[in-house]
Amino acid sequence: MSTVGKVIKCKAAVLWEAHKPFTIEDIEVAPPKAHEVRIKMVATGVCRSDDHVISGSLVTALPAVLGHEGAGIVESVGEGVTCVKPGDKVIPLFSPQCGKCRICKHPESNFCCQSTLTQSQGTLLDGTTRFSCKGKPIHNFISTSTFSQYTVVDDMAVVKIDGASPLDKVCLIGCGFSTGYGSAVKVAKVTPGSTCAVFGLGGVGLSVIIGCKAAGAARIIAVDINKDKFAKAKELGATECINPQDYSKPIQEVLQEMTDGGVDFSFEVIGRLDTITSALLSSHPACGVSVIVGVPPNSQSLSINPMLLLMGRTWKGAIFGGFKSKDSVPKLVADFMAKKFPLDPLITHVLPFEKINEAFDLLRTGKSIRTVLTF
Ligand code: PAD
Ligand code: ZN
Ligand code: ZN
Repeated sequence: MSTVGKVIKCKAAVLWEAHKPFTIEDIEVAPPKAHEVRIKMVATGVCRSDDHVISGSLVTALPAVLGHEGAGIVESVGEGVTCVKPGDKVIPLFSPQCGKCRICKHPESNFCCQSTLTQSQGTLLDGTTRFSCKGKPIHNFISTSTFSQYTVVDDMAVVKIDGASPLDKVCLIGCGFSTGYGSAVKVAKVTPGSTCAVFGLGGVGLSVIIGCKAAGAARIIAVDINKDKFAKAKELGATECINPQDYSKPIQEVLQEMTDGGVDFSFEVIGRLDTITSALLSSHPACGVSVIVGVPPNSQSLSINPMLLLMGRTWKGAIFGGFKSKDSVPKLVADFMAKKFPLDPLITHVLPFEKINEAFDLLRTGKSIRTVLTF
């Protein structure tokens, strides 16, 4: 029986309040309105940014359906949708590309003016949500809300991908892989023969390493306080691995000594102010580029001596690896299908969607890289 135009009753993981586990609820998902797309989710990764909401370091309206690293199949489309049709395999885009705004027309930038990332109202573009539970509206999360059997997204926040692609793997292209890889190849523009330092070896940091290696870096120094992450970092291209806890001096001094004054490219892929500073200081003061990838705690600031930049250093950051999402995601999926980069090493666990709280425990205890939840 067709579900088109009808409310769908299904399961979703609802976060009712911060610092609490998810509860699997029966929710109602209203049909897509004009320029919206309803998607049957097939798989979703678990990213630290979702956990930042639970810990309170990333603020969004609650209760909400979180999740932003998913892949699924279009169930139905609202009026005026031309970019996808029912049955298409798609990836929802937490960093949308409206195609019309100043930034979408800018040759380099990717942070579309329609992005909801820096707002926290938790709705679709029209200011409302299609989710409800027990008669109460449930908020969306950054254009995606993938922790649900069905989700509705704006058509600027979804893209069709190769129909042959394995959704339980390419879901990582929806966030972690693309963010890390793009931070190296597109944001930093790592050069052949260069020296890189990557702080934080989660799914995103390891994807930075994949990008540094693809760009031809000669040395890739991986930095983490969890040494269990080192084997995978080496497998993916790290040439050295260091643990700041093994040294009595600050890790930036260790890196400066190891690299004749500082690395060419450093990446902070944790989301802490102290490591953002360490990464900056470990880049060479005259020629270094330091990229912030980790999402820092809400409303916190750093005080920096401008002299640190005056000698020529570059300090930058980006969302989604600087990629324009609609243009890049299908190409990245095609590159994965052509075996230009791996995703399997990043997926350490696959669990049924209902075990979502277990997946977050694995992330918090440092035991997983990416857990993929399947529906
Ligand atoms: P993760 O938790 O899997 O990895 C973080 C790693 O950092 C772990 O291996 C930790 O052991 C390590 N770590 C923690 N504290 C320290 C420390 N003091 N020194 C050294 N290492 C440490 O996270 P992830 O890979 O999913 O995400 C990493 C960050 O990137 C996180 O802040 C997330 O919110 C952010 C992110 N940003 C974007 C973006 O578009 N900019 C996209 C996706 C994720
Ligand atoms: Zn993410
Ligand atoms: Zn735009």
